[in-house]
Amino acid sequence: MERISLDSIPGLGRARRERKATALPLLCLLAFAPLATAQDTAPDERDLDQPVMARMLRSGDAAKPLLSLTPKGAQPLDTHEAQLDLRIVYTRSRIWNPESQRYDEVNLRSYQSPGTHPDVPFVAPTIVTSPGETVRIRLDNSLPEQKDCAHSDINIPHCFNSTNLHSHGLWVSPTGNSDNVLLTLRPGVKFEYEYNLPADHPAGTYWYHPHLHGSTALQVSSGMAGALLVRGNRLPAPGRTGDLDTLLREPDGSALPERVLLFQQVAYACRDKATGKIKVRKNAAGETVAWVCDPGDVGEIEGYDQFGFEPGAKIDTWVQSGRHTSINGDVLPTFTGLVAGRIERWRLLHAGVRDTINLQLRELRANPGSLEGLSGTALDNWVARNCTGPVVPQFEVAADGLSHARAIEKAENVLQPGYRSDALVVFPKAGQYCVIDAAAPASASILNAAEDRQLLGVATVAAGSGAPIAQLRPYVTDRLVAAVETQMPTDLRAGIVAALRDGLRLDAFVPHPDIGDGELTGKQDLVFNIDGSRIPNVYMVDGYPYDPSKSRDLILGNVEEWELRSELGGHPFHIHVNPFQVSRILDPQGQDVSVSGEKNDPQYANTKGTWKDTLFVKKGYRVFVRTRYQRYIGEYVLHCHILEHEDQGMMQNVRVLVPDGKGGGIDSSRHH
Ligand SMILES: [Cu+2]
Repeated sequence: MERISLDSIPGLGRARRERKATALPLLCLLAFAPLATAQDTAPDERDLDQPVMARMLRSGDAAKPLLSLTPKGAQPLDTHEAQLDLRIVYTRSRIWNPESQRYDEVNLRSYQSPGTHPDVPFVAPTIVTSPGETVRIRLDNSLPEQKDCAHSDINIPHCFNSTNLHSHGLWVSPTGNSDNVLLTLRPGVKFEYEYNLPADHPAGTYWYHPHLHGSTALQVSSGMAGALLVRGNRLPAPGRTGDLDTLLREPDGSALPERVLLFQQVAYACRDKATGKIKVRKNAAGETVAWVCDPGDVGEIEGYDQFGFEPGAKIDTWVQSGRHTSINGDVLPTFTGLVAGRIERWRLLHAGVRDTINLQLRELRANPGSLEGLSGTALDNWVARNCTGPVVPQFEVAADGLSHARAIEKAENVLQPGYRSDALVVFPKAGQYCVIDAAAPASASILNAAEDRQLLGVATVAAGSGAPIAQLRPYVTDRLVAAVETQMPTDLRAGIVAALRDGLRLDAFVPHPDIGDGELTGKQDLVFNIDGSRIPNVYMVDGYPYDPSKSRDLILGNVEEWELRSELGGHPFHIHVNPFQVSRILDPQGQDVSVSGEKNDPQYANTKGTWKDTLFVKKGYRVFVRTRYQRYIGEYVLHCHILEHEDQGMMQNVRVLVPDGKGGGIDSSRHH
């Protein structure tokens, strides 16, 4: 097996800078406003930093990076192990609140690990592993005991201090102490998860988060989520595709600079001590326009009234709250270290709970005026007035960790909860750019209501060595080709270059073979629905709320087409273990929108043929995906990735059974 060496990745694992109270805040950089002096109102420097790298113990030597331990020419079955300690505790810290122009004190459940930055505790460390490695995570649930937290209805959120762990997207066993989300780890319990990544595991962008039915949304929304990167160095070979990591290089052989962008929606609230109600500010019409925390208050996430809809409200609590989607634990960060003309690989990861993010990069107008004190509609207007320059396209090379057969150029990158997108980003010239969550039409978003745009951050791009780039697509193509011509073995070059020149085809790097009609052995149907006539609402898959005693039985080795539908609202469908390939997506008129997308909604454009593990299902659409039940048996889950829907019943158990040799499966739980 031929391998090329992996160098250390620039831009990853950089130590967090000291956050100095004297540093120029973002607002001042933009507006040259005088420095605020009051400690609690002066924003610290909020440069976008990478989440800390997980300090993993490997082969008895934590100091050496993983890949230096891999001997040249090693076979994929060499034993490698990496171990990480992850402790769950309440953590007191603070979060910048653009709405009040203050830091809010918060006390939230969080993952603590060696190296966790005390100022940014609500984002978990980035785990880096490789195919063939065993990842051990020693999870220590140190949350306080909760007495009598069980609920007679398992679809009423409960027991917020119990937990477990999910390795989202990993192609590993769902049982035992592997990716088993049916375990309950009560307070005080330690448990060692063990993910044995097979040697043929695709390299890509995955993530991890808690997944216990009843507390998932509450814990993930507290910031308990981290990136999990699988790095590969396998070159394409006859009969086998290669890792995208071997392609995404500079002509000198170094990997493209990378950025993990982990988006989170930390829905903390401060409550009135007498009534227990969330403190809010209302407008003249009596509608909630923001959640407020008064000086001395401590924001918390302790109830499911912090998710979804207030009874009778038209917009959801996240939008009402005025909270901002954070990136790597920072609200409204400044992206630094960018250089015009330098291609970066952005690993985008939607680790939020429910709101769609339409990521867009646009040049910021000159002299934009101060952002200071702006929030809500005023901030929206600032964005509308100033984030008006040309859009910088994103070239998506993989979704949900799985490489595309062709890079997809996106002016807007629609990320639903659970989605990952690996995108090549290059800024054409020096200047400042807006990183925005663009407005979305009603049908495209989870809220099923038109969403406002939101500023997520500002990117400062330094001048590069070359002239401004007029056309980014040929530029990206030429750079990738140049790297192939200097770095790829000679016998591979011509084929890969020809593919890149043919509309950025990447087919030598797609991990799973296409599923053609002839391979299909059967069909599955799935329907999401919400019964809003009952209080509380009932969240269902196939007509019933989550019932752990029921399961959808599948047979190992079968290859099936699933038809996914939603009768109310849009829901991101996620299934564990085996990913699926998008076959076609029919709109309510029966038109396949998986190639050219739809007017006003780009999210389904070019999804045909792509591999994913999470896919948005719009109401009234028929979404067809194909999947193989391969290698792994056992019971696991599928669910909606709006996590409070999952906690309230929009989940179903799946069992992959060993075939009985007669066309059925052996139900081992009922055989003796
Ligand atoms: Cu849902």
